[in-house]
Amino acid sequence: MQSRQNVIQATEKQTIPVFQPNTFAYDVFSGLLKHPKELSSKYFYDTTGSQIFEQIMDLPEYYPTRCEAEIFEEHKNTVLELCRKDYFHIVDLGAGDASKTGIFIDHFYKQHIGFEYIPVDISSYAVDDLIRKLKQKYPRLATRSVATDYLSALHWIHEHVQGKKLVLFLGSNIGNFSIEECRLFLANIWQLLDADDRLLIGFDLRKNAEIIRNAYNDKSGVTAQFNKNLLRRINTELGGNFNLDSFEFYASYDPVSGFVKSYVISNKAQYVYIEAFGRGFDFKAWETIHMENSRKFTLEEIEELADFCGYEVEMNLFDSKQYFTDSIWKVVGKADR
Ligand code: AVJ
Repeated sequence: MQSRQNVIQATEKQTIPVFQPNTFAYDVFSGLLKHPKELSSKYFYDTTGSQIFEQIMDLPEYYPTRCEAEIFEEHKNTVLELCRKDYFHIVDLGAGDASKTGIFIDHFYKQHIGFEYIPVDISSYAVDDLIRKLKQKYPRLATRSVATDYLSALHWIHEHVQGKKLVLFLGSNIGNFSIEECRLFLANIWQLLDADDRLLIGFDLRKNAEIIRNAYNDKSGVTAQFNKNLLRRINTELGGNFNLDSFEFYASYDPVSGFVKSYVISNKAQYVYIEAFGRGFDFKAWETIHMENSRKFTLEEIEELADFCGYEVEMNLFDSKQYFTDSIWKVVGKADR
């Protein structure tokens, strides 16, 4: 458990803990002070959370993973043709277990294409494990790993990776960002790309609203567990006393904005104490905590986003149902090297 390093004695009765910004403790504290309360889905992926996410990817309702794998299988030669002229570096942002990127790696490797694979993941355990497994299967494979958050990783790549890059941001992870975060992130990537590089982004598309809703309201309750795991994480890492049974999971889909929003909702009035903060938080009956956005895009929105952030959509690759697209972007406004 994290200790209470720094505490400001605000009044006799109340203390304000001081934590470094952008840490788990800081973000949990400030999120629970907000009205309405919120927590960030970027903290879903501790060891247990990552395991639950693997279960989600196997759910019959959760179509995105299967769609994207179909796209990779179907279009691996198209992607290869875009890259193969020079030795190139595949930068995989949020690589996880590389189940989809593995389709490219396997194909390129067997064709004796010259490339390096650079997985980026916040979990050093995940990247090390991934590299070890890849090296077993593909002994000649050139790899380097980067275990940090996306923005620090982008800086590292800027410093250390020279030559042609194919940057991957898969799985519609981009759907977790707010509109502003999305633009900032893509503009940051633009900074480190050269004229001939490519960005390949997975976007989950608008479709029948029922299909989308079901993907986040699975019958077996795995997605509910996935969200509540963050409350459990606060209990173990920050000394919280969330009772998981007194919170209910709820996910909505708004077909106008294209946003799936996930919540946990307090099913009674209660007080949750968090030791690391030296204080607790009141919940009214049916008060919500916003947990995650999973945005669904139109092709026009993708086009507009590319344009706004300094890119041009080179092509959109689709699965047979057109549920999902991997959009390949070129950098605009940089001279050829
Ligand atoms: C991994 C962020 C793309 O938002 O669809 C799955 C996470 N949340 N079920 C998504 C998730 C609930 C997933 N991403």
